[in-house]
Amino acid sequence: MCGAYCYKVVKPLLNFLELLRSKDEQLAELQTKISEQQASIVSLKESFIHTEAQLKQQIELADDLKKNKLIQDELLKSQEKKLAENAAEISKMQSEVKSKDSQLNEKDKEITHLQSQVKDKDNKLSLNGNKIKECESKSQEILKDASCFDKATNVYTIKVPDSKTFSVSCDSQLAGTGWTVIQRRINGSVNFNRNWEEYKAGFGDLRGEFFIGLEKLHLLTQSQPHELYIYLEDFDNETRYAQYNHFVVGSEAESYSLKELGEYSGDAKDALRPHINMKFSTPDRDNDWFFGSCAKTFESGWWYLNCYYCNLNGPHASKGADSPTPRISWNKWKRQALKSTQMMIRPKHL
Ligand SMILES: [Ca+2]
Repeated sequence: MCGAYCYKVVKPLLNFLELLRSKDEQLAELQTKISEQQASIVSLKESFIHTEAQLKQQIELADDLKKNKLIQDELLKSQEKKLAENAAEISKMQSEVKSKDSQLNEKDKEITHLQSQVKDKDNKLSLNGNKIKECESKSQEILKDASCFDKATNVYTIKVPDSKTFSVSCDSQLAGTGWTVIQRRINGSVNFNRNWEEYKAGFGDLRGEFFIGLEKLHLLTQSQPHELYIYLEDFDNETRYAQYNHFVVGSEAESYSLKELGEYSGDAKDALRPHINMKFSTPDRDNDWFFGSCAKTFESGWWYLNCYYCNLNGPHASKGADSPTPRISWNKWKRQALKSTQMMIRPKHL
């Protein structure tokens, strides 16, 4: 009905509508795109936040690591310091050990030196010991030579140290071996009524009756310890003995006193003990306790007191002679005269 006119009006409208529709489409498209981009932005934002959080975490981690490193550095430093200190300590100790070692070496040397000194001393001691042994055996020999040791019954020359040689009668039969006879009575063949000088020097016959002499008796008994043996025999040939494990006669300055008398043993009874410490008396020298002279009265030299319990130097009387007859007597056995006596001494330690 409007034909061309309408066409002319409607056509641009239509076109415009078309354009509008197209623009709408474009707009919708754009809006979709915007929506998409907005979503994308949101997503990016989220992603950014996430990344930022991660970054923050990593920064924190890095900070932590830094702190740890610092701590470790500190630790390392302190350990290094400790190591250095320990090294110094070790080096100090090593030098101490070294010094101890050298001290030990010194001590070792000292010990070796001392050991050799000890060895030297030992050698010297053993040498001295040998010398002492030699001296002892020599002195033993000298003492043997000064006695009847190991000598058979006979007359021998002996040598007491610091004295001239002299002859003695040795007896190895009556009471064992090695006795030196100092007095013997048998038969009255020798006179025993003698003065001081004669008793001092000795008298008689060494193979018969005799007295050895006080000076020799002193020399012998003071040179080494002696024991004493006294043999007694009466006129019926009965015998007794008295033994003393020690016997010393003093010097002339001590008037040849009976200075020491040891323990008694035997079967004659101990008649000599009362005479201990008595000086020797002779008819010309009165050292007794008697108001007169025992030696004059009983005609012999002896260790008289007031006057005697035994007197082996008295005159050789006859059988049965009794007090007051001067006689050979050992009153603790019998008061009658004895026929025979023998006094002997022997070194105790040979
Ligand atoms: Ca007198």
